[in-house]
Amino acid sequence: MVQPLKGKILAILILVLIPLTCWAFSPAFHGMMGMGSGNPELHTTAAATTDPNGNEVNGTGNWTNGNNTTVISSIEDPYAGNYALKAVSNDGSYDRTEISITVVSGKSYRVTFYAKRGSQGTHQGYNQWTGVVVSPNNTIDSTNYTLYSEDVTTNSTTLLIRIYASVDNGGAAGDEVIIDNVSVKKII
Ligand SMILES: [Ca+2]
Ligand SMILES: [Ca+2]
Repeated sequence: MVQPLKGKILAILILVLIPLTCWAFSPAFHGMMGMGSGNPELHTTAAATTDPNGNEVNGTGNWTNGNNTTVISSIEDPYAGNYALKAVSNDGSYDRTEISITVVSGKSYRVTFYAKRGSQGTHQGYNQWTGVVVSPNNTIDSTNYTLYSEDVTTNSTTLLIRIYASVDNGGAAGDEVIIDNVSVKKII
């Protein structure tokens, strides 16, 4: 026979544990933890810039060239997988690679990527993103891969991410920026 006090404790434990267990299997919990469909990866382009799902191919995917920049998939020094994306400046002035990501306006997103300078240049960086309330503005100033993480609030359904081999007009033809392991996720 269960003692009255032990019975009460047992009843309380059951009352607490059942809802907790249900919640742990719920979409809300999975979304909060970044699991499952609650918080999908939005950089889903099959490209050299592999996303955390490992969706890597030897190609540039939806990454385009801005200002006649040469954008290629490179095997030289990937951060993740076998390829990285390399943008090479044609005239040292505002040359970049960019990608449009479909988002929900008025929400917050976290953009992360690894980037580094290539074999030439001192003017790599990123800014002039559109579809956001305030664009990030940063330099890429190392020849070693560095993790960049930017939280942005959208004001459009299209987030345009720009990463520059020549972030201003002070670069030179042949300047390089290399990026890999790009991720775009809603902050929830
Ligand atoms: Ca890669
Ligand atoms: Ca240019």
